[in-house]
Formats: sequence, C-alpha cells, structure tokens
Amino acid sequence: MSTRHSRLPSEMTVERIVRTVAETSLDVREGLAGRRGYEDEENPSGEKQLAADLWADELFEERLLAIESVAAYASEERSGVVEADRTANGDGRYHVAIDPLDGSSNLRTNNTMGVILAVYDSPLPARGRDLVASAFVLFGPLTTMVVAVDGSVTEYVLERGSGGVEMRTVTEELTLPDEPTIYGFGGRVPNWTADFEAYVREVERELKLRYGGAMIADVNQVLVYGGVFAYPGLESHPKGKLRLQFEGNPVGHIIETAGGRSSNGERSLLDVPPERIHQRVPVHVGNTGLIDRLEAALDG
Ligand code: AHM
Ligand code: MG
Repeated sequence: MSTRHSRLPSEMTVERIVRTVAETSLDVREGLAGRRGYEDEENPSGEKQLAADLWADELFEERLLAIESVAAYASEERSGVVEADRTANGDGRYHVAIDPLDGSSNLRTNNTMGVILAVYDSPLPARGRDLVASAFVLFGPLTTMVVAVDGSVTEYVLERGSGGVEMRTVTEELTLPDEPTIYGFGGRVPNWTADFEAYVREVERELKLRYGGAMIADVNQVLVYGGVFAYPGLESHPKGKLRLQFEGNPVGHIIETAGGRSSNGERSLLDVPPERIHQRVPVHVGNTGLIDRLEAALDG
C-alpha cells in the first residue's frame, strides 16, 4: 500500500498550528517595546492601528501560511482572507483566524493583552461549530496559553527552550468554578440597553467587578474565578464591538469546552450564522446560570 499521499494525523497538524502561534507569540511579546506608537492606518473595523498590530499580523501570516495544512489566513488587522499558495500547500484543510493583539489599547498603559487563535475546518467566514481548536496567549506577569481542543481545555506557561517554545502544562481539564465571583462588562453605561442594564443591576449585587479592557484577560478571570464577561450590543451599536470570527467564536468555544455557556443574547455564539469576515457580535460568556439569566433578561 502506497503511503506517498498519506496525510499527517489531524491532531499533529493542529498541534503544529498551536505551537507556531505559541512560539510566534513569544517573538511578538519581545518585539512590543519599540512598536507602541499609532500608524496612519485603520483596520477593517475602523479602529486605529498600532505599529505592533501590523507587525504581529505579518509575522503570524508568514509563519502560519508556511504550514502545509493551513489553507487560509485571516486577521482582524486586514480586510481579506489570504489563501495559501496552492502549489506549496496542496492539502491544506485548516482555515486560521487570528487576532494578532487583543486589547492592543492596553499597550500604552502596559496592561495585559495577548493573541487569539481560531482554527476552523471550513472556509472563512465559518461557524463556531466548525472550530477544531481555539486558544489565547496572555502577556501578563507570565506568558500563558489556554487551548481548547478535543473537548478539553489546558493552560500552559510558555517559555523559550533550546529547541523552541516550551509549553509547560499548568492545568489540565480546566473547568469554570461552580461558585462564580466576578463580572466585567464593556461599553459605556449610557449606551447599554435597558434590558442589559437591568441584568447588570442584579449581578453587581452578587459579584465583584473586574474589567481590564482586553477581552482575553477578562475572560481568563472568568475561567479562574467563575463569573460573566460581556461586550453587549449597545444602543448605538446593536452588534457591540467584538468580532465573531476572531473573538466571539474562539472565546465561546473555550468557555463552552470548560463547561460554561456563550451567547449572542439569544443562542450560543457557536451557532451564530457567519456572514462576513469582520462581522461583529454581542459577546456574553461565563457560568451557565449567569448566561441563562442574561438571555432571559434580554428576552424581556
Ligand atoms: P482589539 O482587538 O482591537 O484590541 O479590540 C478588542 C478589545 C477587547 O479586547 C476588549 O474587550 C474591548 O476591545 C475593550 O473595548 P473598550 O476599550 O471599549 O472597553
Ligand atoms: Mg480583539
């Protein structure tokens, strides 16, 4: 039997994508210092771009498209999907969406930020149900990476080793604590809808506020302490701020894999129909009971 055309087992190729993002994230972190200024550019969502946003995007594009199994690359910082060169990447089956720097406005204030990875096995824009892996890397006091793949969530500490990045496992089978303690909601209060505000007035009596301006850092607090994070639909922007392909889907996948729930206000983020690569979506993630109550409040 010929093995000439056999493919790598899928878990090996997904692992290669995850490791490439882990290693590149260490390079990105080290290169932030000289790239804190704004460029004269806007991203497809109309936000100002930092030199660091553009540089990180190019680094991820180059390294991810060099992987044989990657068919296409998309990022929050560029308008179109970049298809892999077919002659070099003939068997590509994964479509990768990256937020090269989530929470990049935190670079000026030196607060936590990081990278988000979404690996789909369907062309972009794709449904969250088509995710085969999702992850985020946090540039905090330590560099950590949370990966959801094959039905479980693992937290790693990333360090440089002699053979490249070392991913030291910290927590396996990560799940949300049963007793939630924190909440964090984006958007200005006068811009919240009356239904969302009524929900906030309830949970703020039960939970403690934690909001830092980088979704993945705020979501990581929900993973560790239990609670709810939201960037809701606003009166002025009914779809909120965050983007489905790069932010909503991967955090929804991570939180649901960790035993929690995600919602756009009506249904799981993973079931929101994909329409455009940069489409926005209201994001609510956290402990199941808190998201059930949120959906009931928004239904009112
Ligand atoms: P970014 O990817 O361009 O940094 O934008 C997304 C970020 C999220 O990380 C965070 O939840 C939100 O924007 C914060 O917005 P605000 O500054 O309006 O609170
Ligand atoms: Mg982002």
